[in-house]
Amino acid sequence: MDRTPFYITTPIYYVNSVPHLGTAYTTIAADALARYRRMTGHDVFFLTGLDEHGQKVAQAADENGMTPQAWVDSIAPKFQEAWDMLDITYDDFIRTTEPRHERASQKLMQTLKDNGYIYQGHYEGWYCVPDETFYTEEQLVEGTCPGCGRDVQFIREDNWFFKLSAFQDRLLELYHDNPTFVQPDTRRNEVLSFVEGGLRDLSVSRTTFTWGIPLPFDPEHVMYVWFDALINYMTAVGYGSDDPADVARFERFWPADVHFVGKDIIRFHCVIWPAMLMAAGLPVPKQVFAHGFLLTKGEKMSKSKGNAITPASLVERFGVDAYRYYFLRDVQFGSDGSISIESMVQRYNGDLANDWGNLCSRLLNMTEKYCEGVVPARPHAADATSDDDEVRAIAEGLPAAYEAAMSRLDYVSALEGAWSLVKRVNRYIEDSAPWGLAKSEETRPRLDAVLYNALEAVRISALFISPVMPNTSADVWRRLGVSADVREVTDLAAAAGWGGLAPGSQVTKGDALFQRIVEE
Ligand code: ME8
Repeated sequence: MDRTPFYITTPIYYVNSVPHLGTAYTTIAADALARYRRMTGHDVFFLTGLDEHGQKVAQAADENGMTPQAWVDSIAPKFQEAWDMLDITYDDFIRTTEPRHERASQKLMQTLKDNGYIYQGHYEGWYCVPDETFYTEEQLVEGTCPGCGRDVQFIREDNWFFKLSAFQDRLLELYHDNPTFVQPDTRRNEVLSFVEGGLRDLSVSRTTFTWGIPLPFDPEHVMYVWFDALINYMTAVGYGSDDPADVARFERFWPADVHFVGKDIIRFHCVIWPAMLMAAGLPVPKQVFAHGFLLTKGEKMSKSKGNAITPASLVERFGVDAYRYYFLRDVQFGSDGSISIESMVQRYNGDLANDWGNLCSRLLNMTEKYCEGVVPARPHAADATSDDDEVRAIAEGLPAAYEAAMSRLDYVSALEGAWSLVKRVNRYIEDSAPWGLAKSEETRPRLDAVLYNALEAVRISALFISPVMPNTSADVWRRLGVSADVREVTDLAAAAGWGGLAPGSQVTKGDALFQRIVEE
């Protein structure tokens, strides 16, 4: 059976510093979607990587007394290590200094030139190196960058320009015809009003520094770093290569299904990028989804502001799965959200240790105690009580509810859906009191039915929790004696079918999934 392709990307991160909570946030969200789409049978291609050119990276190299290439080579493994630590299942890790990317960027630039959208001009204006963005005098706020508030530098150069202004109508048509091209709606409105205000042509080359990709038709100029960076999304699926396998891959995966970005970079992704593709006669991505900022004490968390906690320190304290869970559960994806150790401890103790971990331990314990650790027989549907039916109905409603949430990248709702089952089963156990049923042979059949239903609901909960917390879910399936690995499910509908848990399987209790954290 040919699986439907599904192409997901994260931004490619600047290698001016090491990965932090912000870059990890985007990457975890993209990973959860990649895992979920694999479960729904898609042929997923999940791309992440690094933006290695530009003045900001060259400056970081200089400050560290290294050549830019040596510097980027030294930082790249730190990103890969961080993503491995966070169990990110990327399919490709692109670095813009790779030959395949130089080839692709030059091909696109040449195509735009051939199509009449690149011309020579003179640039005079301001440039923010940390944001790698051009600004006009009027855009500055008290002489500083309107984006990040830092100092800007004046540049005066003969550059090559991209006729961005020619695409205003076509872009507006795109947003109109495809209302979910930019999501969420607040970002769509922002992009709409920006484009409605008129577009200026964009300077796309630089001559005053050399750390970039030379223009194919004027090698004294290097490409503006954002211009080369955006092209990475096509490079990785084969653009620019004549190899038939690459050509076929590009046909299969382009256009991308979703570009994950932070709200700071929507103009590049929702305005410049589709215009570049239109100019080249190529299809535009299906969606750009912009999430908000993680804030600490009300301020944007960033490395340069020095308020960054490292992902590794949190993983050490809470574990990988709880880390992934916290950021996707506590912050509505698409909005800004405050994060703190206190709220992380709260989520951990409440949702993970109490609701989910306790449910698993209690149930496995009782199965060991009352059923010799063996999953009891499937109860007859005819004997089901209204409580049994309710638990089953929630489980059977999960696939549709989860799909609806995930197709909007609403991780909070998706997780709440899974938790509605977890919480209902906790109450089911309280109400049915297996410890009472175990006291007499007469109530033995009811005890078996209750334990089967609860174990089955736990198996199904673990399935839906797995895109966010793959390791604990795999562990729960192992403890339930399920022979398959939950991380390898490719037919979610079948796997989620009620009654899938095999009677007679041997369960194992194991240690607590989440040890309660006592705050110091
Ligand atoms: O912009 N909260 O790279 P970058 C949430 N190279 N997300 C945050 C964040 C925060 N406090 N801080 C950073 C670039 N991010 C370009 C991208 S793509 C063709 C080129 C995340 O290293 C967020 O996703 O500055 C943001 O868009 C990204 O990191 C910026 O990473």
